[in-house]
Amino acid sequence: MPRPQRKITITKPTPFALFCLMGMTLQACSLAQFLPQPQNPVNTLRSSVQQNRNHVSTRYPEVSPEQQTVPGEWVLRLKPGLRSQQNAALNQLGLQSLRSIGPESLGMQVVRTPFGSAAAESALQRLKARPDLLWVEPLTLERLAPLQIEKPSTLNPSRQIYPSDPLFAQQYGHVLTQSQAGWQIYQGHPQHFLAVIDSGLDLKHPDLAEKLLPGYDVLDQDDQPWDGYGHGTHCAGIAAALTDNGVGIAGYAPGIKIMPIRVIGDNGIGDSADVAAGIIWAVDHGAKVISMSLGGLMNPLVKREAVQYALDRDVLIVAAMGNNGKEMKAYPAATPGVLAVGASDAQDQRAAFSQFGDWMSLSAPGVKILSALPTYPHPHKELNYGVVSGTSMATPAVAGAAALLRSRWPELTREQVKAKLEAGADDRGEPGFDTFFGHGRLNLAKALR
Ligand SMILES: [Ca+2]
Ligand SMILES: [Ca+2]
Repeated sequence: MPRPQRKITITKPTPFALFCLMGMTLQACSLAQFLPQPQNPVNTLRSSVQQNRNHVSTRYPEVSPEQQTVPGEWVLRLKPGLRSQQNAALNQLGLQSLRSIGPESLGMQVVRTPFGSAAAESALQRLKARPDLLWVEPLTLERLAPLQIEKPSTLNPSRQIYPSDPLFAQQYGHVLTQSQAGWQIYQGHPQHFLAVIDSGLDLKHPDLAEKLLPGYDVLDQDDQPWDGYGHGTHCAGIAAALTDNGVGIAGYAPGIKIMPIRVIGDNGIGDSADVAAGIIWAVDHGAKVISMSLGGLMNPLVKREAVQYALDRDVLIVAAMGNNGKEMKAYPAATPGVLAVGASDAQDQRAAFSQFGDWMSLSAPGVKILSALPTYPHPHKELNYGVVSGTSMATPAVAGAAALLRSRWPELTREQVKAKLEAGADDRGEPGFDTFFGHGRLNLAKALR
């Protein structure tokens, strides 16, 4: 099978975008969008500028729904050694080195076997005979489900004084989790941040832009992790949208910054090597909490190594239980030491789609969750804000809370932070721990006390 080529298409800037670029600064455009229009707080954001991004970016433009691995591509880990010598040895076997995963000292990389099944098999056999090989495995795909997005209501702008975000009244989750009481206790230190590993985010979204630290785009290998799919923007908004800024929604961690890391392409498809690279990049750039609304039923070695890399450095990974409704492990959620989050709804019932099991730590609101979406076209229809369901939406609520706890008590270990969140949860379902709710549904105020 031929290697999938990256698809490049140029999209024309909209007239509004050209207007912004010609005469006004981006700041002025944004200010125009901030003007209060209580009749329709959603549409005021439409037509923002998508700067620096005029192509569709994915490693895998054409894969079938059943496909689990990338044909001809493998991930391996070598014992420590001189990389140039190691790559020369791989080349001699007919293996092409495609990219490193994490620092070269880790010895993990993606390679391609030679064309033709006999040549590929021979190269793999000779690779496995090398004494410096720790492991080799097929490169597996990672997928995000298509987003089922509903429009937010435009009829009921919030009337409360704090926070001033006009869509706050539609964020039922914050009522259940006592977020306002929590924010009276603590809002986070601006030097602390949450890493969000996902499809990137809208770097100019008026409810996110001022919250962003420099991030990383693992696919394009640059510092512009624009979201071409919508999932990452939604998740980041839940965790830490600008709060009390008179625009859109409130996030769980008002005073915490976001480090966006893009590992999933514009079609919702990525691979385990890029996910692993994203985790390692976050750890190496100082993340103490990572939000991962990502996961799959497979647990490839490369992902295990990256998760262990984070756990060994006291980094808390908050990950989604998965959405198939069964008692079935998804990874990294089911990896011991990871904080696994399931979804509950506005009535504090378990979401029927939420996977469950005794590795679950907490549940959080994940049904019909309102959050940010890209202000520019993406594969899903709604712009700016939308309502989506999934354990993906529950995860950033807990990740935002975890980032607040780590900011408030920097001396606590990841295990202590996890235990504090669990102890502060509101018990639901059967008394005490149960496999549908974990230790209970997130309560921000109780966890911060
Ligand atoms: Ca806001
Ligand atoms: Ca319970």
